[in-house]
Amino acid sequence: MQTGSYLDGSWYQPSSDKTIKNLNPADTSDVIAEFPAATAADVERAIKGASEAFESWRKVPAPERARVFWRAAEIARGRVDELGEILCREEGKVLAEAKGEIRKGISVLEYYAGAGFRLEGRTIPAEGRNVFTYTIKRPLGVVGLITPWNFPWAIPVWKAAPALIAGNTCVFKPSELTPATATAMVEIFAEAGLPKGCLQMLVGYGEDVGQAIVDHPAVKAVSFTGSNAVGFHVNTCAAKRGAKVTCELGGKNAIIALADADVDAVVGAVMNGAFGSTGQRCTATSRLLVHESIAGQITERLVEGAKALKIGPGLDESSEMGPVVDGVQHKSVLEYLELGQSEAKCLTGGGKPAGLDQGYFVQPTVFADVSPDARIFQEEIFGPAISIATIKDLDEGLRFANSVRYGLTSSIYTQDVYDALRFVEEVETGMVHVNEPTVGGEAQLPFGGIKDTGIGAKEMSTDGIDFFCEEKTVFVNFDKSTARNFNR
Ligand code: TXE
Repeated sequence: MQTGSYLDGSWYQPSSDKTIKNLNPADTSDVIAEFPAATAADVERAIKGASEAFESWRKVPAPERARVFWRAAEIARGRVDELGEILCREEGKVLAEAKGEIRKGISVLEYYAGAGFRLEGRTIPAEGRNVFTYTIKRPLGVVGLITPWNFPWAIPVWKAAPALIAGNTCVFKPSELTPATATAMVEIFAEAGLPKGCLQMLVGYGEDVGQAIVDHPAVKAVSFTGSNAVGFHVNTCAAKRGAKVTCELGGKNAIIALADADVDAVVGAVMNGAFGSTGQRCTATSRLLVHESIAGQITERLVEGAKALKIGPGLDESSEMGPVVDGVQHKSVLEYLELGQSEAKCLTGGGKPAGLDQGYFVQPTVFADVSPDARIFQEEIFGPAISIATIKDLDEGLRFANSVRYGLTSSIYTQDVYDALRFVEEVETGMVHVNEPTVGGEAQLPFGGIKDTGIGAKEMSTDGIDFFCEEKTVFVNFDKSTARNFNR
């Protein structure tokens, strides 16, 4: 299939001595594509095309721009199965999850199509008489989108859609590990009628293409999702030259289960949150803080559940958990699983499953008696592992939950409205759930974290659009007979 860079309305072959080899993580002998990596020099060309496209795209009425997104949503809806397979083959998550991600991205397209009809400013009363004061939103210009591999469709869609609907043009660098899904997105936008140059895609390495986007003076804003190390660096580089930045980074999300929690619901939420997408969601549940009175039964059921999970290639519909994305993640997750065995009690898992050496598989792993000081309690593993600690009460649960550097999402399971609302108030995360899993986001709801997880604006919802706009405050005097009072 066609993968690689896309500039000014056509597929583009960079001249580069570096190549990108797109592999199936469930079977590394399956080479999906191999093509030359884009370079920093290509960024210059991409930005030039995007700057030219901006001059006409920004003038297209927003409701007209919206129709591109409707068409894109329709095209994607007709290709859910195929897109799910592409995603599954290069990223590894199981087919049902991959198709779920495609559908989520379609909802995002629908939401931003609607938003094109509502790019509202604000009307605010002036202090002076006969002065009409209001605000309008205007696009920034060329913006940079840098995305990871774990949601190779949803994250690019939720960055590109608000940027484009607001009238910006984009230079987009997907993860080098998942270029095929990114290619499909660009193809769909082109088929939906997005003019050439509005969405320039360069598939290259972060230190070359990503860095050049972040440093380029013509790039007015950078929207990044990825690791903390790179995100903090991106923020520093972009902020130094005055560009807007939003970064969505790591997570170490906790569920607190109090003594009155619905045990079945907790088990279901942890199974889904910890092992779904092989633990590679930023919203994954990686810590369970469970009241000592129910810890035994919940732990036992999680161990049974983890042991029963069918691990295998995502394309095999009977598989319940696929591989991690590549050799680097595989090594890193396995190292954490080994570390966990010295820091806590490993009740199941802890290494590679037998008989699956053709891909980057790991076992779903349950660690119990985890101390809040342990590295497996504090650091993002980004693999299928749950660290369980027991708590005496909500105060202790909150103390443990808030002890980490991250603050993306969290959840509490309880029947007690007082405890639930105190948790909502005191937990240090950007998203909070009550009696629901930690995972998930919806197009119309702000998505993002606090503490070291989030830098800058939240994504999706109207916040997603506001990030890609500047707001002008307008003062119009409509009284011909009076001189304007400038001393207001
Ligand atoms: O991320 P990177 P990686 C976390 C998770 C994971 C770890 C490493 O813990 O184990 O990060 O993942 C581009 N300038 N998350 O190595 O390196 C890079 O090419 C500009 C959590 O994949 O941060 C890719 O497109 N860009 C997270 C993107 O940054 C640069 C999702 C992310 O890559 C760059 C992913 C540079 N100097 C990882 N260097 C989540 N919260 O969901 C790299 N890139």
